[in-house]
This record gives sequence, structure tokens and C-alpha cells, in this order.
Amino acid sequence: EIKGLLFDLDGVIVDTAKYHYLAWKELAEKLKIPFTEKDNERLKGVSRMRSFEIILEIGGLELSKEEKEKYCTIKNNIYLEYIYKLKQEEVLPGVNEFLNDARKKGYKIALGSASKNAGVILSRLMLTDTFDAIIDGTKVNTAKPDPEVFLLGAKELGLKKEACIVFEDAKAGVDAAHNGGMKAIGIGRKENLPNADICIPGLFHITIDDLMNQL
Ligand code: G16
Ligand code: MG
Repeated sequence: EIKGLLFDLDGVIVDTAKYHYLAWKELAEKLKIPFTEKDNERLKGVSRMRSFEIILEIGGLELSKEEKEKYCTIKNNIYLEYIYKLKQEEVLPGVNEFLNDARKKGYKIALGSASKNAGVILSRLMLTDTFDAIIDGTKVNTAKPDPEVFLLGAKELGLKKEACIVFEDAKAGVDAAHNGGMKAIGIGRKENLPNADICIPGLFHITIDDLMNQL
């Protein structure tokens, strides 16, 4: 029986990808690296350092660990300027209704995000108290598709992994759920998430009961 719902952040709760893109674009320009919105797709769900390494690969550039860390900090400061301006209305359609309905029905809810900024983002969206557990990039050592983030989420909810399902917009996240022995609800287009157990365009016009009937 499913008792816990584990949610990815970027692409499921809020579209922060556009702010990551603007910040990476500004940094890439400083480094004279061409970086497009299409390239940005490759960064979804990927850690900050790995994202920068992908951008460096695009530019054919190699930097020392210290320099990479310095540029990642610069990028994050640019990104945070956008995040501090994030508005509650930017929560994706249907998310508040879906989460409130699930809470009322007794489901436990956790965040499972790669972002080290998840805390401030949830706070800007007034969602901190909606989550019973928040697992983010500050708490995990391994990136999706490793299941660590979701296994820790189940643990912090006090549930067995078999009692949890994952909501994810990235293939690496769906794989992380499966690697942890959990089912995954894909948020987005079926062709991008072929291995999701169910795929829906978003959390609007749907309830947890509807999904449980389909699983
Ligand atoms: C998010 C984004 C990624 C980003 C990562 C780390 O993951 O999808 O693009 O690189 O967080 O973010 P930060 O630089 O804030 O630590 P998720 O897991 O929420 O989809
Ligand atoms: Mg995501």
C-alpha cells in the first residue's frame, strides 16, 4: 500500500530550469562558450558541478577543480538573484491542489531534489510546511540515477521504499526511482520518459486517487 509521495523539485513543483538557464547563459558568455536552450535540456536534474562540466565540454575548455568551483559559485549567485524574486504564483499548475488533497488523505510527502537551493525555493513558494521531509543536494552524496535521494526520503518519512512512489520530470530521476525499487510517475511527455510507470503532463486536473487507480 502506497503511503508516501516523493517529489522532484525542478520541473515537477516549479520551473526553475529557466532561471538555471539564464544564470548558466550569463556565465557561459563570460567564458565565450556558446550555450543554447537546447543544451540546457542536458542539465535538468544534474548537479551544479556536473552541469558546469557539460558546459565546459561544449566549449572544449578544461579548468582546474578550484576554478570550476569558483565559477559554480558565480553561477549560483546569479541564480539566487532570480530565486529571491521567485513568486508564489510560479508554483506549477495544480501542484498546491494536488498536494493539499494528498495530505488530507493521509499521504506523507517528501522532496527529493538535486538542488542545494531547495530550501529557499520551497520557502519562496510558501511550501515548506507542506513537506514532511526535505531531501536535497545538501543531504546526498550521489546524484540521480542513484536512488540515494529517494531512499533517504522514504526513510525520513518513516516508510519502507515499497510504500513510496516518485514524481519526476527527468529520465535520470525515473531511473533513480526504479533503481530504488519504487514506481515513478513521469511528469512531461511520454517520448521523453519512456520508462515511467505512468506519464502525465502535470499535476493539474488529476488527484492521487486517480493515479492510484491507474498504477
Ligand atoms: C535541479 C535542476 C538541475 C540543477 C540541480 C542542482 O534538480 O534540475 O538543473 O543543476 O537541481 O541545483 P543547484 O545548483 O540549485 O544545487 P531537481 O533534482 O530538483 O530536478
Ligand atoms: Mg527535475
